[in-house]
Amino acid sequence: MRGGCHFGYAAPAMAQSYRSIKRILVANRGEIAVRVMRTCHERGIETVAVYSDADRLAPHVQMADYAIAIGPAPSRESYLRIDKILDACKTSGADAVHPGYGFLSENEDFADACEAAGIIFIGPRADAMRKMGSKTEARKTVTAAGTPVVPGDNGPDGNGFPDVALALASAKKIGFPVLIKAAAGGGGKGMRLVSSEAEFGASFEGAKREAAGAFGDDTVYLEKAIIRPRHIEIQVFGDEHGSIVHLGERDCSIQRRHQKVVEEAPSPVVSAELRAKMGAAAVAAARAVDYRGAGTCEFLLGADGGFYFLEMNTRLQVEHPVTEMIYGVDLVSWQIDVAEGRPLPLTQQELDGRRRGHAVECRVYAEDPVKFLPSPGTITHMRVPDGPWVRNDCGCYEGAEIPVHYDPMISKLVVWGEDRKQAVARMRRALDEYQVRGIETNLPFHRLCLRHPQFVAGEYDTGFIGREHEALTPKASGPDFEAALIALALDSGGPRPAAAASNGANGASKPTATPASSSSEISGWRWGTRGWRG
Ligand code: MV4
Repeated sequence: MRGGCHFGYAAPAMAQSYRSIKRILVANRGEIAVRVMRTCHERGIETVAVYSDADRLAPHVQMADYAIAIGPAPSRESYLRIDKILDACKTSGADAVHPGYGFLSENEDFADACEAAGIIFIGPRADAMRKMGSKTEARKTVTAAGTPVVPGDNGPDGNGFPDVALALASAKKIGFPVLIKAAAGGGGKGMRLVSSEAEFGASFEGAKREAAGAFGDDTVYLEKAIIRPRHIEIQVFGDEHGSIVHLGERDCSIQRRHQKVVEEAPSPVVSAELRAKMGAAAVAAARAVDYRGAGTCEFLLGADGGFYFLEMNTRLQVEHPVTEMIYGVDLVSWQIDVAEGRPLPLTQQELDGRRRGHAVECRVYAEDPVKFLPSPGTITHMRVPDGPWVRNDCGCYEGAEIPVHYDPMISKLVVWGEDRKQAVARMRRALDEYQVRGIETNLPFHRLCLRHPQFVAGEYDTGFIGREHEALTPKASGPDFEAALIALALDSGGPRPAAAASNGANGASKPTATPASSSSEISGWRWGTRGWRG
């Protein structure tokens, strides 16, 4: 299948010119490295893992055909070292690199270095990454392509505001509230909401200082603040034959401190008509930079139905599986197709005709569900959900240690249903099956979120977690709750009382929901443990 004429693809005359990829080095770790390798193996492509000292026993290392150590645990000394990754490519004979997300995935110097070394970078070309990397540059570029951006001002020369006086004059013209944003920004760093003229000066200086510290670039610009927006992003894909398509939206409004927690596709508030409009706007933005491979255009959707381009992410995103689920496609396989020079496997019309059902993703983090602080440590017990239309993209296992050095995400739990109601019910079921002990997780948070009336109704925006913090915080935790659980476990003959006693089960439900039955031993009948699992 590799290299030759590929039955099912168009333009067999071009078959000779496709770049056949035989061995891919995955420059990442955790669930995304595993995810990428799965597709490689399905396609008969060999895989090379790279790993830090903390990841010697990690799943991505065990799954790969070859594995190469690249240094100490801190990512600066391993996963972010371009020289070490390129050396590993040469040593292993890899002909392509998949960067995953994070780490070097949006580093244009890495893309350039790969090309210079004759290694295929599975991602967009460096110049597209560069143009989209600067927010002011991206606003200019997509505006020229007809994509709506938030009303604002990039500054007198289009490259930010040099002084506060000009910025304030512009803010007054835009009208308060305004946001001061960093051109090099993203993720909310260097961003300041200003509600009145009086606060403007201090916020301007504060934003500049924060931007300089975080990005080594203090360029800031202004946008009108959209109140209670939804975060809607459009998945796009381009090939080198001039085709660019979109694969609809994901609603990523359930966030906490710019960290996504729950995502779904389609958005409960996006109509077919709005999807077509936002899809066309995203494709136009991608076309403006001659985009190739997988990309995502982020938009804010206002309460009035207006939508505005925010930025483009030039990588495969964490939440790509919800799109895969409703289109029945493998986006990593598409990335490899494009990297080999093949045309996109499906046209826009074919994609539109394939959409089916609804998908939800919960990011399961090793963190305290009350304080949201990371909870690294060893997973002493883990039972993952399974069954019809449940997918758990996981980078760890029972007995594994969650290192302090990296993102604390344990897995992405993804479900599909015929409609939103079924998908949400299925996710509740899957979350109730999920057990993790030894570390704290945000599973109790997810169980509450998927039962929250506003979430169930699809009525939420980017402020949802902040406003509903109380309703989303598991109350039944701490020493009293754990003592009650232990008492219950001992009394009802429930499984693993010793594990519950030593580690504490961090279930969401009230312990009194499971009646203790002292007669269970006699009759052979007993209550299950559903409803108070960790
Ligand atoms: C905004 C906004 C309202 N109006 N821009 C936050 C991170 C950065 N990527 C963009 N962000 C925002 N930009 C305008 N003109 C509100 C946010 C925002 C937000 C956006 C998406 C998801 C969650 C968010 C949480 C707070 C603020």
